[in-house]
Amino acid sequence: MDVKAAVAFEAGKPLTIETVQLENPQAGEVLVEIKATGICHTDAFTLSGADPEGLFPAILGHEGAGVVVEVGPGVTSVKPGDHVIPLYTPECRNCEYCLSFKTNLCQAIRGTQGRGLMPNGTSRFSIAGKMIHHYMGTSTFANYTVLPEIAVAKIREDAPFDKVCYIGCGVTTGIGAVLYTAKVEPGANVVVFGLGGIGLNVIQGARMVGANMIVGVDLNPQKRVLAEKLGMTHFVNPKEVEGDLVAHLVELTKGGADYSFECIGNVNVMRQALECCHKGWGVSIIIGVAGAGQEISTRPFQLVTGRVWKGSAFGGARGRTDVPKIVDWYMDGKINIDDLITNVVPVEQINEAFDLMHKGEAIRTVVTF
Ligand code: NAD
Ligand code: AHE
Ligand code: ZN
Repeated sequence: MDVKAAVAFEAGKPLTIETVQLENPQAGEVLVEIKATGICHTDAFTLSGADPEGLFPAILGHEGAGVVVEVGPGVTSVKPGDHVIPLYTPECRNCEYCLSFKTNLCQAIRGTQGRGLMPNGTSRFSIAGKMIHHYMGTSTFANYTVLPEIAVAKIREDAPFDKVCYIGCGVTTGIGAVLYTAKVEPGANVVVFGLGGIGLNVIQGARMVGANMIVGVDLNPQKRVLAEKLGMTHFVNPKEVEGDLVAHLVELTKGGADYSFECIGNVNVMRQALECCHKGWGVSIIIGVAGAGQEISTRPFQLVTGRVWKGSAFGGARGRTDVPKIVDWYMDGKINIDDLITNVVPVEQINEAFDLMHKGEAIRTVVTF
């Protein structure tokens, strides 16, 4: 079938709206009509050329919601008409990783996913016979996409697509990092670096679990109002701190953060996030994605003296199990998504949506088809 997609032909170039040919779903795959998709900083990261796994041409996008239109042979867990959220972290419930219950990083299809292909090693997308890569196994910047069955979470039908698409990455990543990765306890002091689409969800996760101090750190003072609405108790702008930022944060939290979260992708900030943690027990969670070739460093003494460095992908959430619950939290008014979706644009304006992100003028822009 012909579908409408925003195609990334080359790193660093704007996306172009194209008519793309999409093949039928094969065994174990489903065809989904994407109704809405958010734009995450990771899409911009890959488009910039900084992603070691970035492939071109590709259809980017990994924060979508839509409806199953057709299923391939052997698909049993969803049927046409089901509402779903695509999962860039699938949940096969059968691989060593899923069965370990120690991680959400299902590896059943990770190899082909990283090569921009469906699990059988081919792409369903092409233009005039030339192959177009899938991206993160999801490719939600298209009005129809094909996904492996294990990479869709079935959700309730009354949930609005243009809001719950954000649960496909940002909401789950931020709230999940607090609940599932860090397991922040009531009364903890939390420091969040970067108050964008991810960091604001870390803040609302910290508020949900009853954290004590929730300190937000961002260079952009315009992020303050929304962060406070979501639960931030203290705002720190590094540009306004006299002297060392880490020392300032340790003093503010009376000894250091019990938990810190890096939600930017800046390796220097990752070090600050670790080092502002409390001696003896502070845990720092890296969420931000850093570019090819970048590395983190600290004095090993920081770890010897009890600080812990961890990372979190998709908030540690098991997609098919946890995403429908997070949709319920939104529908029950337990989490705020509406205020974080600052812009909604038709797919024809998708490049303007990337510009808004780069200028720091949007938290999340949702693209509709
Ligand atoms: P965003 O652009 O919406 O937010 C980034 C925020 O960081 C902005 O508010 C910006 O002002 C602030 N910032 C930038 N440099 C700063 C600095 N030096 N000090 C303090 N604040 C600074 O991005 P986002 O969509 O929230 O994504 C954040 C990061 O998380 C990206 O690296 C993205 O790729 C990554 N990410 C990771 C996962 C995961 O599963 N690990 C999932 C989604 C996104
Ligand atoms: N491809 C990059 C890494 C990108 C990355 O870390 N992706 C996160 C999700 S970001 C969503 O916005 C993730 O889930 N990582 C786990 C995984 O298996 O990809 C690189 O550096 O090669
Ligand atoms: Zn994302």
